[in-house]
Amino acid sequence: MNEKLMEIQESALKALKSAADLGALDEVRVRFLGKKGEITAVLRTMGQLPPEERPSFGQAANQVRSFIEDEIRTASQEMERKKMELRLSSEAIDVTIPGKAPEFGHAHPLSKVTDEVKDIFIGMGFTVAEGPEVELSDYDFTRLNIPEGHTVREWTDTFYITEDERVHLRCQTSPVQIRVMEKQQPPIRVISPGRVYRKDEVDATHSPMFHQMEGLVVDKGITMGDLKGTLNALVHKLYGDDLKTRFRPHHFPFTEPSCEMDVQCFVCKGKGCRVCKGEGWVEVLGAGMVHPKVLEGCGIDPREYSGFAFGLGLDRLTMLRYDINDLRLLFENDQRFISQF
Ligand code: 2NM
Repeated sequence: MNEKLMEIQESALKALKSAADLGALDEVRVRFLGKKGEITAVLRTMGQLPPEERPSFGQAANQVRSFIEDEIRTASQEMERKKMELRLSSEAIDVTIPGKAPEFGHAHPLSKVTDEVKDIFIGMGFTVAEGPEVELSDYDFTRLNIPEGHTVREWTDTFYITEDERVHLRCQTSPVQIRVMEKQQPPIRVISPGRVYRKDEVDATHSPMFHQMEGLVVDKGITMGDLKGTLNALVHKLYGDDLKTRFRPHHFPFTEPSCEMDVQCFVCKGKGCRVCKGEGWVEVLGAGMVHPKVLEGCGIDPREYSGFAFGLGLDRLTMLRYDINDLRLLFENDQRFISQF
């Protein structure tokens, strides 16, 4: 073979050996096989050869060209393979590693108790009514027969929204019952669970926001017997059939007569313990026969209809149920507490 061609082949092999990446390989290709490359240059000198040597020289030059082409291709394939190998090993996913178990949440204890009480009443034919938390004082006070000057109307007790005392954060969910009676003639059987607001200092048993559920039944011939039967049914479903209840006289402006209901302590069954503070009884709710003035104010004729109503504190009920001694725990949403229920 022509000496010059041998030289080109050897220096091409050398250049290939030291080419570190695909870019360097391309430089080798341009240098030896390109339009201004060494092979082209050597072919241009062919005219200087005697005509009989030209075909064999041409053939030899083409052999060197395709040899270099093959070497470049082989080197480039090898580089691609190594690159892929590296990528495969660095991006490898071990599908046998155990996964991270998702953490499941659950209902807040207050929601659980609320749902339980709701279900009991729904089972007795009640429907659930809701209303605004920013309420007209007319609905929350006046139409509930709460007179002007009553302590609950004072600025130290109630979160007023307007200076003229016409709008405030509701102190109870009774205005929801007023709204129901206003719209609907008896028979009425509703409960109204929800948030209520009173200006209380925060401590283990007080919060300026708490949760209440009130209930209302209005129909022909409703008596105190219906009140006792319904509320006894609630207690027996919540705490068990064996617990006794007692009704003590009380006063509310919106009911007459009014009472409070106690349940025999479900922990000690009346003997006296920490939960009932030695009393043997736990106070659970207030109730009474809806005042005739309240019925009348809502367009229900008290000579034709009568009704009973009650209100219970859902937070207190939750604390009793789960033996929680601090109300604040229910509202702080600390996972270390919440996750225990
Ligand atoms: C209570 C106690 C007694 C009550 C009365 C009414 C209404 F709107 F019908 F007059 N709703 N809720 C009521 C009665 C609430 O909470 C301790």
